[in-house]
Amino acid sequence: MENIEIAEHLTELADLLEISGANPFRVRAYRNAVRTLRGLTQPVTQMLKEGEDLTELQGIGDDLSDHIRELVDTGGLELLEEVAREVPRELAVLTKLDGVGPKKVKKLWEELGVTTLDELEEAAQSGKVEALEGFGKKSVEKMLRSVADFRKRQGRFLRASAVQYLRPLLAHLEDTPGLKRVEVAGSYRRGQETVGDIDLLAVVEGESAPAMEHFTSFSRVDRVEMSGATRGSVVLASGLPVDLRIVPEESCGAALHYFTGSKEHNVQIRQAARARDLRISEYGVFRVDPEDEGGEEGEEGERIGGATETEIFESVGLPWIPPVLREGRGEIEAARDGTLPQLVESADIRGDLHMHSVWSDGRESIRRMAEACRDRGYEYLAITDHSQAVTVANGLTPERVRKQAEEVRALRNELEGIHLFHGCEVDILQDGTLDLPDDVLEELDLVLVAVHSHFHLERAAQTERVIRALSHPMVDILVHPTGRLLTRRDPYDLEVEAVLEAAREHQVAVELNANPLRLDLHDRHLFRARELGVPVSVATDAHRLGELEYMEGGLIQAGRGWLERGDVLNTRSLDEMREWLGRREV
Ligand code: DGT
Ligand code: CA
Ligand code: CA
Repeated sequence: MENIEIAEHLTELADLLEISGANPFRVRAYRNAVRTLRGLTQPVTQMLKEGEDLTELQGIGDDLSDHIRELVDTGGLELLEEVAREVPRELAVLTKLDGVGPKKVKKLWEELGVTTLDELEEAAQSGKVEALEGFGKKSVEKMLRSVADFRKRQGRFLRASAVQYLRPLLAHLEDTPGLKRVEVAGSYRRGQETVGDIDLLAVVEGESAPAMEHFTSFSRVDRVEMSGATRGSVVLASGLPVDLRIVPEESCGAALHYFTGSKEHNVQIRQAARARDLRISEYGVFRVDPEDEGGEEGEEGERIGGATETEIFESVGLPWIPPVLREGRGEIEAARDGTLPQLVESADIRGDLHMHSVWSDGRESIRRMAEACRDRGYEYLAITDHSQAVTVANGLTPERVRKQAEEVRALRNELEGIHLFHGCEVDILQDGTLDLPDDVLEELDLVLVAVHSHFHLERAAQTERVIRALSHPMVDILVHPTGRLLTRRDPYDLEVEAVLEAAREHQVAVELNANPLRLDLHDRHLFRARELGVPVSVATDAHRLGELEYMEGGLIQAGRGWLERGDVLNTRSLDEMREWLGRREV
């Protein structure tokens, strides 16, 4: 079982316990454990196998350690079953609605018997919810909108979609009266692949009211949730919520740091500050008198910084930490030790090893794709059309692969300034064998393998299937390894750790598919690939020219996985890439 699944079980347990009115300390203990689990880079399953003591982890005591062991051993949790006999499990889903916490869910369930989104909607429309104590008309309207929004976007927006909604808003904000500066913070700035909302900060000269009014009057605003002197919240027509905070210039760095998060990172920074008798808030860095235990809130000591983010980090003896690393996963220790990763930049990328042409489901000729890659400054590209089993994508039969090879050879001689590799995205069949015969694979420069069918095999079978494919001596890269489609399809049930270990054993690379809907592998697994020394190919899987630009988003995700240049396969020069492709020939 993956850490994230263990975390999900424990979150559900915490939600249900809270709804059932359990002791808040107990609920908080589960939530703390979840935070720890989400931050781990090593699979708990493996830690247990190696006999490690989980209670040495922060926030994990004997009880939680037992629960985790039970989840790993049995795939379930007796306690969760027990609680679920009292409290319907669907209620945990309702707590995810904006403005509806466990307390409200408890009331809705006890008083009205609501257990599902549909029932909640019905009860709200019939006026029953409004009649409940503590629920007023306003909160019911808000609830109904949250239900609609939740359905529309399942709670999250693709970062790439948010970029599109954000761009015109930022253009509009340029005309804000008195504007000195505007910054995007939150999960967006941290480069998270999906975002819950957009957090904006602005510094304005003079009064803030006209600036706030300018913000809420943006033409794409669907509704204004709140509009105060320094804080405004709107929801755009796309359903994307946007918050704006107007902050004083002297606090701008502190606010940017605070609202960039993540929460885990912020908590750790504040702890580091406390150890130095400092207090860091969204307003700045302040000296705390160590004698004056628990001084009044709002009563600040001497201010020693806050105008820039660097001042925040410097105050606790750290260099500035890039936002993509601020997830509370060891970046503070690494910054202290001087071992923060050197993030990969666009200029480091020498080629793109996954894309399609009109030979399968791409829109462009091989030549056009190659020229576009050359225009991006690459030294090489690989054309990797689908193989025959993927009939919906017009996959290549062995004969067509050979015909395509002729075209590639001819083009290679004509093209100047870029090298063209001939590859193929070969389908992994249900039993883990490959969709093209060995003699065809042998003629290719590059063999990608991928799962495109039978997504619902049971975990052991799916894992074995993929590992079998990786053990094939001609395979180079496992592409979009987990098959997830963000906000649409969950990853298939796969033991990624075992797959990564097999990749290491067989000298196969894994892909970070840069398509914004995939971003697969996911950051924690990239981190693990790096630890294991498995090279990562950051590739666009472009089906049209414009999609070659996905590389940028791929590099953001690579940063979130702490990848450095040496970890990324396609930072190699053409000669080095040739050498890698010949790695098994001695
Ligand atoms: P999202 O919007 O769900 O994609 O994720 P974020 O990280 O953008 O979260 P959001 O919008 O709720 O808050 C933005 C940042 O503000 C967050 O990353 C850290 C900071 N923040 C918000 N609430 C708290 C809090 O209760 N404690 C701490 N330490 N920081 C907070
Ligand atoms: Ca946010
Ligand atoms: Ca927010």
